[in-house]
Amino acid sequence: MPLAPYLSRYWDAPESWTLETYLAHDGYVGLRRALATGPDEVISTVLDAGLRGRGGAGFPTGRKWGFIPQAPGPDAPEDPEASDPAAKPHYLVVNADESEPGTCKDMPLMLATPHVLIEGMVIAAYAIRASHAFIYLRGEVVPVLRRLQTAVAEAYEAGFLGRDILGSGFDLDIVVHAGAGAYICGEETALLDSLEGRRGQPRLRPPFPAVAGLYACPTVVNNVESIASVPSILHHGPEWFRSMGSEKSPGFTLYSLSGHVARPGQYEAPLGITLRELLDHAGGIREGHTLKFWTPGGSSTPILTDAQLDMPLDYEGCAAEGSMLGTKALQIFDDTTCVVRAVLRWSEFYAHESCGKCTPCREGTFWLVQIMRRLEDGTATESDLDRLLDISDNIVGKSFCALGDAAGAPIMSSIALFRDEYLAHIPDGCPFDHSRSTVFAR
Ligand code: L3W
Ligand code: SF4
Repeated sequence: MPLAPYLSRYWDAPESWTLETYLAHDGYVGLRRALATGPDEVISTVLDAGLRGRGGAGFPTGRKWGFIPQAPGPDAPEDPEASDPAAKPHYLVVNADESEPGTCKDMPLMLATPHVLIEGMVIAAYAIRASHAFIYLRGEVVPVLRRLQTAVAEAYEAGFLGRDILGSGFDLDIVVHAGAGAYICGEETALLDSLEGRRGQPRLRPPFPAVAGLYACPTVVNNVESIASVPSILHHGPEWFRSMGSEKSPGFTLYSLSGHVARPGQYEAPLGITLRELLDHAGGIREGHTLKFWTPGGSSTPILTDAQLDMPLDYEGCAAEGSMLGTKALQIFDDTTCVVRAVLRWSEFYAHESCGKCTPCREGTFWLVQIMRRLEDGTATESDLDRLLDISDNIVGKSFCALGDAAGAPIMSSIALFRDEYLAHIPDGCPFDHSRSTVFAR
């Protein structure tokens, strides 16, 4: 299957991030179309295109927008204290807190073409009748923060933001908010708590943000890539978008290849492309080595092997193999990699990032790390493998949010696939020579 560069098609153009370059590449055409139709028609168009959320869960974007209670009328005053959700202000929040291990698509997108995100946000806010929108950005990435701030200022100056956008009567303000760098703030409700100025911890759902989100008002939270895909749908139409990908997972998307590949990077392709095809585009596994295991969507998704090289990389294809498409972060590990060491690194990450709100995750991730470390240093016993599985079983499906499930997924899937390699760590510790590994060399 050939690549389908759309979002990334002019990332290499000189000053791709400026409004001038964006306008030279059909910038803000989709917005003009949207404003000429109407909010409900915009939602139907996105629904017809079948766009699914690119942040990990694949929830239909148009359906999410459709959950926002309809306003009583364009001139009705917004009332944050109203008991009727329809009378409250609506908010759009873009989740730009990209931090899933291996996930690195939203940052390059915002660096290269921030205006496609801004245009998508104006369209989305118009559709859900929001007059305030926020970009919640991972705080450490200062160059992205500056680029977004500059692009937002350019958009105000040119009349794409602010009052009476393009003479339509529609108003929108965008705030770029830098988070403080916690993985859990990528969980949509923890993000909202953080945006409100509190410590970011997940909220109980329901109510979903669509009913009670930011400041308890109806809120749409969408991933950067989801919103950036919207202008092209308005510009070219839903049939064009559906002409790519599969029936239930239409369109194009960014796959991030990292690890032991000859040419790591972003590969934009129709959904449903396989890893074998993507590796052909990326020059294959690094010379002289073979594929050992990989993740389809970051470390939160169960790991796979070469048995899934021809699995369609869409939501249904991954689910059929017991994994998840997730964020499409394809981390590739070759035959030099110790699977126990890789899983230990991920376990340390989840234990560090656990927000501590619920016991299964807070305690369980701590114990997973202790046992994985015993395997590495040669003090584990065979019963520790059962203990790892037992603890994982007590975390997955029993934690308050998806972080707990994510912590258990790599442990359970790697023991199922590489039990012998785990056993080879008993009793003398890791048999691998890590000095040969580019992943773990210290
Ligand atoms: C209204 C209903 N809204 C669902 C909305 C919900 C949310 C969306 C999907 O996790 C996964 C996770 C990570 N009324 C609704 C409704 N919604 N039912 O739909 O919800 P959900 O709970 O299925 O998913 P989620 O909590 O958004 C996302 C996995 O992705 N992941 C990691 C992601 C990390 C990043 C990053 O670093 N950028 O995204 C990777 O695989 O583990 O399973 O909006 O409100 N009845
Ligand atoms: Fe916090 Fe982990 Fe519980 Fe999620 S699963 S609420 S991150 S302790």
